[in-house]
Amino acid sequence: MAQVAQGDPELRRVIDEDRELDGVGEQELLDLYRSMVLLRTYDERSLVYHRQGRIGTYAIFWNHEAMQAGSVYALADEDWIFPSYRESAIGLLRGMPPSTVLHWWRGHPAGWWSPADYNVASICVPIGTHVPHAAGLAWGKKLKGEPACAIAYFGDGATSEGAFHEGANFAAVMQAPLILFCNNNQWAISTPLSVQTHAETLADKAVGYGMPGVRVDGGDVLAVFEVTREAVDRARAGEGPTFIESVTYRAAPHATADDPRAYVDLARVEAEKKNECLGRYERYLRKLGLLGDDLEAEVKAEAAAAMRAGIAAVEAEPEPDPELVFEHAYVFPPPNLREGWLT
Ligand SMILES: Cc1ncc(C[n+]2csc(CCOP(=O)(O)OP(=O)(O)O)c2C)c(N)n1
Ligand SMILES: [Mg+2]
Repeated sequence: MAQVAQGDPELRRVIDEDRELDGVGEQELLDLYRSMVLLRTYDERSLVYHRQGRIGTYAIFWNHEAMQAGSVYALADEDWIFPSYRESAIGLLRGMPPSTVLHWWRGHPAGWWSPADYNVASICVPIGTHVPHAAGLAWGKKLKGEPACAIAYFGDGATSEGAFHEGANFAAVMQAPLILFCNNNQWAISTPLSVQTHAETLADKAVGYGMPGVRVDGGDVLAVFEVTREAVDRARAGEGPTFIESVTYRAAPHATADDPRAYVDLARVEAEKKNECLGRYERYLRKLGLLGDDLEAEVKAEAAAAMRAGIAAVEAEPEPDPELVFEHAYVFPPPNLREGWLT
């Protein structure tokens, strides 16, 4: 019988427990803060940019920043990130310019990057299909004897997909160095968690694959960092994959095309907003005496300037040639395309 670590039934927490983490001093705490502010700024500016009609549908990740910043901070640069649309801007944490991600949301070819430049795979829109890709890459690293691992981000809804099962099972059987990072925001568009699964927790699913499953407070950036660091250590030690269920609550619409007032509990959303992850971390840093008004203003101004530069770069980019859509699709374009579209 497979030996599996007991899943944590309770959520792992650090901020509310006032615990200190090994190796996390003032510098690290403020690095995490800068990352969260950068992501928050990207997200809020993108929403405005969308409202101005300058990008198409946008998947908001407001209140998911702690999960993204905390987990990436536990990785080394050689580790690979497989984002879903909810983590579209996670490349910023690896030095990707905001303009690249903005281009992606505009459907502009300048929004494509070479994954090997940042060790960040392309943003996955089909639910869960990147989980087997991440498992394969992680297994490849193991076969080559390289120390790198991979992390795949996906939502609660993705755990009902076949691709999730295939990737998780494969990674466990091959003992691939993979972190399965599930952002459980309790909604898959309008489908609530209660009808997504009959399992008591999503982390329970890990037992069936023979891998450890942990639950963490997804609004606590330090707790997310801690559980991801443990999973990375296990992966590097040859102990295979870990499933992380990071529990939060979606405090924004699914995407700009969604109106959640039709199905969501608005009082719950308001309560979640009061305890959103960035404000919570700011209060913690202030209590430690590490954050004051000046530093907060400086960090936010830096992030705003990065976004302004990104938007200016995007606006300066020439429109792409529409024929690019067909360039790699046909050797011999059909006659209607030749007549109507292509010159
Ligand atoms: C294979 C596939 N089926 C359906 C969809 C349509 N779809 C887009 S988002 C979404 C909900 C996903 O929910 P979840 O996995 O919880 O992720 P979240 O959006 O909450 O981050 C669905 C069903 C899709 N993109 N891909
Ligand atoms: Mg979800």
